[in-house]
Amino acid sequence: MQNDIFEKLGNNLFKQLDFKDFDSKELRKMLFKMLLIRKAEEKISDNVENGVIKCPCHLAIGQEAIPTAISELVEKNDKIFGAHRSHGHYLSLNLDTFSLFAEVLGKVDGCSSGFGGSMHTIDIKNNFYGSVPIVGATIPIATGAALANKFDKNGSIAVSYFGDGACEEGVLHESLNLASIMKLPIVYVCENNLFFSHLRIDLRQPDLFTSRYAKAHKVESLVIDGNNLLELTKTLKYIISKIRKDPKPFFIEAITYRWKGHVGHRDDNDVGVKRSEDLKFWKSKYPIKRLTEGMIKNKLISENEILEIKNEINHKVDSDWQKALESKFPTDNLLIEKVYS
Ligand SMILES: Cc1ncc(C[n+]2csc(CCOP(=O)(O)OP(=O)(O)O)c2C)c(N)n1
Ligand SMILES: [Mg+2]
Repeated sequence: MQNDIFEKLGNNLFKQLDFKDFDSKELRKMLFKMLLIRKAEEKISDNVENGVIKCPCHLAIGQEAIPTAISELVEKNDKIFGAHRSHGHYLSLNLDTFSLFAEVLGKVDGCSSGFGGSMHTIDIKNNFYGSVPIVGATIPIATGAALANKFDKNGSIAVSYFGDGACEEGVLHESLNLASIMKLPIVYVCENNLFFSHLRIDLRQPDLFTSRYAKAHKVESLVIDGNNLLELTKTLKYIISKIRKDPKPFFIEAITYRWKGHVGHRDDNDVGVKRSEDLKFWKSKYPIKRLTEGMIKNKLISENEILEIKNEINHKVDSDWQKALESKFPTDNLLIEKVYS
């Protein structure tokens, strides 16, 4: 049981959501996004379990608030980079469950024509410059994109999503150093879900927080409750608007927790990771529950309206899944074309 983690995080985090600066329309849009991401990942989880999906899928159920907040702040030429656990990063920008489902099924209508699978999503039209399986690999690429934006003086930013484990890769430090010294317009978003595969952060690191690495490179940083959608949105709005005017890097460490195990549909208790107590705790703090309960309490939505949104999402997810199942596999010719052209 991670009592120490709960104590350190619980006192400063998990505050009530503050609805003061949000209108009902904006809140419903973000609620829709979080519920869509959740439902899409549940669909993927079920189909990993029943063997229909063959590629490894890293699910981020429980972490929906972070990409939802970021995606609301993205502008025309911004470049967003994911990692291996990026279904939510992708969907937050395009809501396109069909192209994600087709990709994890290896179908030609997938966002990478079915050649990539769950860890190779991309949608440049909607600012998503890709996810890759190699831990930490997108961090220097995102840093380079920020350098290009700085040369272009276009007010655009780059966003680099990565996990607490990626901070243990050297490229994070090289990237932070370059971004700091060159004042690059980039937000490093560390989704600290307290795990690197099956290893908890307190078994790997002398400190729970990764933002200390930013401090070492003189990059401004903040630790934030990654399950509080409204605080994330408000804080990031402020940070990003400052970076657009006055380029410099920022490191935000969003504390969160994934419900599923490292990869696939199981929760990893079956492979000896003792997390059932923690899971119970974090499920009571999950971002969708906190938002819906708060909205109802503040009379910003009714139970019935939430049900209507859920029905609409269920319908979209089911019909996109069916369409993806019916989509074709790519041909051998397309494989050659993609590799050599
Ligand atoms: C360079 C490299 N090392 C190891 C792996 C195997 N691996 C894939 S995901 C992962 C854990 C990453 O943890 P974190 O960065 O915290 O992200 P999370 O899975 O928690 O979202 C590992 C070790 C890899 N893909 N690439
Ligand atoms: Mg992690």
